[in-house]
This record gives sequence, C-alpha cells and structure tokens, in this order.
Amino acid sequence: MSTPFTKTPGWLDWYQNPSEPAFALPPGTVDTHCHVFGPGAEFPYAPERKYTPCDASKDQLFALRDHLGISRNVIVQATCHGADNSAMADAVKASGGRARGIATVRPDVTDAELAVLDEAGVRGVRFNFLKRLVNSAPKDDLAVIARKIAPLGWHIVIYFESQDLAELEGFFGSLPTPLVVDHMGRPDVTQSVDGPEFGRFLRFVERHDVWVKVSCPERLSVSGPPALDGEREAYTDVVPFARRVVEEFHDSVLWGTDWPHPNLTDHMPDDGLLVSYVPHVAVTSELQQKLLVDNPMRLYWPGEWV
Ligand code: 0GY
Repeated sequence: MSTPFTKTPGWLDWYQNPSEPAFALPPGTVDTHCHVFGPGAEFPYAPERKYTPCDASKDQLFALRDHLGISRNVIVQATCHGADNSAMADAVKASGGRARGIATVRPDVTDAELAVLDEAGVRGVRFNFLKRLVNSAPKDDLAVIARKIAPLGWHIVIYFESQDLAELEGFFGSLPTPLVVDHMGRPDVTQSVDGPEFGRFLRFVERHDVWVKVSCPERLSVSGPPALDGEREAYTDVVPFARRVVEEFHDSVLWGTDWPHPNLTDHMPDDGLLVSYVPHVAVTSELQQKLLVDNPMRLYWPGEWV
C-alpha cells in the first residue's frame, strides 16, 4: 500500500541489509529502545508532528530483532505519532509477549484508556523535553500524567538535552515513579567525561537511582561511524561516556538500538555494527549480561527471568 505521507527532505531511511554482528548477543537480550513508524497508510502520522518519517513497520522491526539475535523489544512511542498510540500498541500486541510499550498520553487520559494500554503491554510513558521534537512540555500537565500512571506500576522515560538537566532535575526528583533516562542524557561528547556537565548527570543518576539507556552512539558521536578503510572504529568518542555509566551503574543500565533511528541526516547506522559496538562499552561478559538481559528483564518482565 502506498503511503499518503511525504518524508521530510534530507531524512535518511533505516539501513537495509544490516551486517552480521561481530558480537553474539547473550540469549534473552532486550532492545529497550526502538520505534515503529506507521505504516502511514494504516496508522496516520500525527498532525502536530515535527517530521514525517519513512515507514518502519512492526514486521520490519521483528525481522531486525531476529537478524540481530535480540529476544525482546521495548517499543517507544515516537513523536511523529503524537499521543495516538495505535501503531505502537498494535506492534506490542502482535509480538506474542515479546514486546513492551512506552506510550505518550495527554493529561486528560482516562483510567479506562490507561487500562487498555496496560493490557496491551505498555509499562510506561515518555516525557520529551527536546524543543525540536515537541512544542512544549508543561510540568503541571506532566505531573497530572505521572499521578495517573503511578498506580499501574509504570515508569516514566525522560528525554532531555544535557544542558537542560540543571533546570529539570528538581522536577524529575518530584516524580512518583521510577525514571528511565534516554541516551545517557545526551552528553556533549566533545567535553571531558570528567567535566562538570557529565558529572552533574552521573550524580543525578546516583541520587535518584534512575535507569539509564546506554544507547544512540550514532546520534551522540562527533567522530562518527567507522572509516571504510578500517582506520577508525565506530563512535569512539562516545565510548568513555558509555563505559563510565555501565561501570558505575551496572545494575541499572539498559541497551537499545533506537531503530529506525529518527531524524538522522548525516549517516544511518548499520544495526549490525551497533551490536558489535556493545563489548566496547560493556567489557566483561558479566556486564554484558546485566546490560542486555538481567536489568531490562527486571524492569519490563519482572519475575520472568531467573
Ligand atoms: C529517539 C530520538 C529522537 C526522536 C524521537 O520520538 C521521537 O521522535 O525519539 C531524536 O530525534 O533525537 O530516541 O528516537
């Protein structure tokens, strides 16, 4: 079926035919950060969206999961679908218990609507503070949402720019649920890993006992993907930041692909390479097991992993 939507100019499509990873993921690996986009003809993109993506269906996501040796997915509502969670919930339901979902809801969401999402496999909501992705994120509205979802045992995924943490930290500390931070709080990797900005983030994680996704090296990196002549490895500038988080907080780190990688215009990562990158940041099999399996299972499938 052809899509009635036209992709945002300059937007790169997700990588076709990803390579065989050089690293074998341990059995039970969870990809805790991925999305589905539409397909737009079936699940229309939201009028308020900031970009129009290429389609990325649940079947394409599940094919990538199987190719990479991933067992389970956590499918995060993308901003291009606004607060219409239909595509995400449809994918979660179709996974046969192998996916959980993270929704976007408005403050007027009803308990009945939340119950339907919970039944589908949703386990949290996402609060997005990136100005290029959402028009506004009024804290009063978010506090209302937080109070409504807390009784379900859900958590809140927070997505923010590192320079905004100082202003947001008090609000985050007031939220009544566990917190999960996207993409290590988006560090500026041109700064020192021992510098004040990343230091603030590390202390935030420690103080509030939050979960951290060690994800998106391709989005954070300035040095970029590997050189074709093999002279440069992938995303080397992100490695010290990711390693620090994995080593300091080994019981609360999570990993994800971020497929289909929204809003990239420079380069699109080979998802096989993103798997090969994992042992550079989790350097022992014990750390890999925690990052990839034990931690996400405890958060998203509690009681199902021994
Ligand atoms: C990500 C990152 C981005 C986009 C979204 O929901 C979204 O549109 O999350 C971004 O542009 O940084 O986590 O997928």
